[in-house]
Amino acid sequence: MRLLSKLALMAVLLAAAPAAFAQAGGTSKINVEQPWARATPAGAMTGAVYMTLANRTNTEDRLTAASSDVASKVQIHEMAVVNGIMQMRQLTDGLAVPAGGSVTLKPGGYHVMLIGLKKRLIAGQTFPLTLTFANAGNISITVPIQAIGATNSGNGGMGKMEMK
Ligand SMILES: [Cu+2]
Repeated sequence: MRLLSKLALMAVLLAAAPAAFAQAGGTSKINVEQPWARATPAGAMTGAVYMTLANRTNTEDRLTAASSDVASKVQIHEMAVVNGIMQMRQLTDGLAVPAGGSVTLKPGGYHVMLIGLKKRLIAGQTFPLTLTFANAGNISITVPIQAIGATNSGNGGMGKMEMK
């Protein structure tokens, strides 16, 4: 079901992409829209960051790495249901951002994984995150932290994930 909706979304993005984004102005090759992170409970060692990446160029780009002061390691992950169990894995080749299109990182799907949290993520606060793209280079953003229960997708909570 998730795969089907993902494919449907991709089809929509591919169909809409060239006309909708070809005229985009501005200086940034990648727009980082609505970044947010979920607040973490005391003692949690991991967290996740979500956002939409919009590619304003006619060339595919790729989110290849990320870093932040709040975590000792930051990885790009995806989640998927395997045999009825939500699992996640690192995207070692990065995450593609289609030419003139966008990709959304959200609970239950793609996310930027904070590993080895150096401080608790508290709702209402923010932290810096630097995203590295193959073409667009480094983009530094400020990530607002939302309440622990915050979600866009119902039951895709981090608590159900297993490391693959
Ligand atoms: Cu993850």
